Amino acid sequence: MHKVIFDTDPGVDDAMALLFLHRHPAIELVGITTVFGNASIETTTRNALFLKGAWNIAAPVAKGIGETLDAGRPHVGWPTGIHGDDGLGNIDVPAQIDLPLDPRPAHRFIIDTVRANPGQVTLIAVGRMTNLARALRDDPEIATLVKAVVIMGGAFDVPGNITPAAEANIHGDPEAADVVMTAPWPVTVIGLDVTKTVMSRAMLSDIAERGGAPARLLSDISQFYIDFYEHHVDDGMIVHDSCACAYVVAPELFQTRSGAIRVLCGGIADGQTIQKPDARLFPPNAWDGFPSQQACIGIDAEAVLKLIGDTLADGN
Ligand SMILES: [Ca+2]
Repeated sequence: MHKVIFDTDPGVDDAMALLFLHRHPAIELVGITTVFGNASIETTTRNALFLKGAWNIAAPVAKGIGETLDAGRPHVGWPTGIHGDDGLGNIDVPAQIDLPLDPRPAHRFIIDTVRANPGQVTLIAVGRMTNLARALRDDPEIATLVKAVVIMGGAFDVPGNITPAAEANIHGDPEAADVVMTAPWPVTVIGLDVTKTVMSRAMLSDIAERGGAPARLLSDISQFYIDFYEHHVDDGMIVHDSCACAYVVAPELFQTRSGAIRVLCGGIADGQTIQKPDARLFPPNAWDGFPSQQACIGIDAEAVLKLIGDTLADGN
């Protein structure tokens, strides 16, 4: 079993990833921590509570702090054209959800949970890296106590999606991402190189038919996002965040490259992720002395989609 804290900014593809984690038999979801990105921290936290209630998820929800690690960074608007005004595809999520939040801020929840389960917790982070960086800043020793960190974010050998250089999760808090990538914990980065994986409309409607009410809600949430992607992919939705979750249970479906990873902070390539592959020799540089992390550069997309689809449809 993998004990997982899911750090998320729901978010349509976040919702799919959450249902995947909830339904996969090898995952024990021990916490949901919220971060801003697809919407404000108030909205993503409300959405996490909404999904917890709708899907009867036992794990507590802890709310993150709604500002970047460097509080001086200018705010960039929310991507309402992709995720809707409510962050969940404009399905009319109730304004208030009558469920309690964990009393701790997200980064403190992460520290406490990792310390209570040394060597056992996998952090899956599919929003900005803000909470993970704050947890490291408050308690650097947790880097040695976490089992693994799996991130959806970045773009190595392909262009970004928010600028030609940067992927949105990293671009949203580059200083935090650089802290996370350079810490002495094992990070695997599932970025745009592999998350171009597309679930067709037909596959999603098959999941909705087989997976009961929870899967039907997921399908309803996803329609707005699918309409947005109409001009970017042939048919269906890109399943960014679920790919990171699939990696945790089926790493053999991905190819990785080892090497230190840095994040550019500032300039026209703000938020760009650059890896120095271990196999390449360079004169002394800013990657030296940092741990080798894994960048995903290949995926068996068909097998990953089947894993995601079967997991979402099961367990009702
Ligand atoms: Ca996300």
